[in-house]
Amino acid sequence: MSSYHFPANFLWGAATSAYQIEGDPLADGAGASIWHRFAHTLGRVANGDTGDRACGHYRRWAEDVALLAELGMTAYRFSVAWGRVLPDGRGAVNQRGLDFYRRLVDALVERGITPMLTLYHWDLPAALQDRGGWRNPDSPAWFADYAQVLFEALDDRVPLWVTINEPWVVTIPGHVDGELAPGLRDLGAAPRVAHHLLLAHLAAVAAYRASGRHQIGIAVNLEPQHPASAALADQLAAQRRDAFINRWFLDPLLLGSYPSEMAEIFGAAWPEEFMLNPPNPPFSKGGEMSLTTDFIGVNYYSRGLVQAEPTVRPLGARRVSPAAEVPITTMGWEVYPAGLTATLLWLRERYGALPLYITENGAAFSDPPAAHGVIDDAQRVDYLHSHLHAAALALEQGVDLRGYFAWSLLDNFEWAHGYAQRFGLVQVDPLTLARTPKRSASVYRDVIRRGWI
Ligand code: IFM
Repeated sequence: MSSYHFPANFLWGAATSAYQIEGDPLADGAGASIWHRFAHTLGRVANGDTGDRACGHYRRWAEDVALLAELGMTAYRFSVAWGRVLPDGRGAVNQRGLDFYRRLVDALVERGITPMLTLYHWDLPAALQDRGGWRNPDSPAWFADYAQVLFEALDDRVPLWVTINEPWVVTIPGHVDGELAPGLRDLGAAPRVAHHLLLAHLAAVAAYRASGRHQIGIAVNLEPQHPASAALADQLAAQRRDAFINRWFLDPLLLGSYPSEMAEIFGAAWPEEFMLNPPNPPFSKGGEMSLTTDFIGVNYYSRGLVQAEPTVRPLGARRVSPAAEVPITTMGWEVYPAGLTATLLWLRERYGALPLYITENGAAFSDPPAAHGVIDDAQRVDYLHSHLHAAALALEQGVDLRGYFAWSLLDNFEWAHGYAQRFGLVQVDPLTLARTPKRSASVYRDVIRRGWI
């Protein structure tokens, strides 16, 4: 591909989430989240790490906004900690918590940086978990009420809203594998947790339609699923995993029903009423997608190489490592930029020409120490370049892609991996919390400045 010029209004940003960067999770009257609890439970997070300190963004937010501006970013995706705003998850608003986000948004807008606000990036108030969390049929209403507080406070300055980040991750690693908060192993709960997350998205969108003036969408983790071998069992496994990860949430939102494979995957645990078409309550039917979402946020990291494995519940399949010579990140994820182009084209092909944002894309590597003041994270530079090219290829083919958010602005708390996995364009010193942009940050700034790749 020769050079590609991105559209003039293309948004260039970086993404973060509250628990991963803020620190001080209980400050100023905030209520504890399920992540606070989980991280403080022995053995749940590598090295006993917690988000108590994280990147100290709760105190250093102004410095971080200045950093975004220095790096030339035109947009910033962050999340709100529900429990800072509503310490019990419902009821009384904690003004000091809300004010933190007001100040952040004001500072972004002042610098000409477009805020994209995620309402839920995994940190459910612990008080709501005590009521069953996402298993409770009231959870969509809790979420919509919380969302309404934010809409009223910030919609005049926030033009892009994301309801839920990666509902699949909330459902499976959170409620089935027990790897992420709330750390449950309850296979039978998963279909309803997922359903409630979808209803929560819809309830927030409905509230937004009544009062909001901008755009609201959802961010999903997507990855092409390829069979690990030519064996029929692996091919079928890849198809199941495609339904499980890529279509479980998008099909009901944009096509009106769950993928047919879901009943096969969950067997008796799949509720009978979900097999109705449309399920109850109704999702969109073709052509009405604008009712259910204004855009899709794509979180893309890698592809899945899938092998049939009957003992793995519920899928009967697992993801396997690529061949030894293939580049991988320290998360063990294959570097596979072609999958980003394929994902963007697939979205248009399956769901129609709706606006898309790459809401997350990035890689963890073990960066070399600074030499002559420069952290030369060459692998991340390559990853960034190749994925921006991949995005450009989709744009060239007419995909309505409106922005790119690198994951992540800062090295941060990578959930159950603690601080061991580093995704940042900017290094954060674990002792002093000093920020040092890596070479990838300056390469990104150069791309933003010239507008082509
Ligand atoms: O750090 C996470 C983020 O919170 C959600 N998407 C994937 C990232 C990397 O694992």
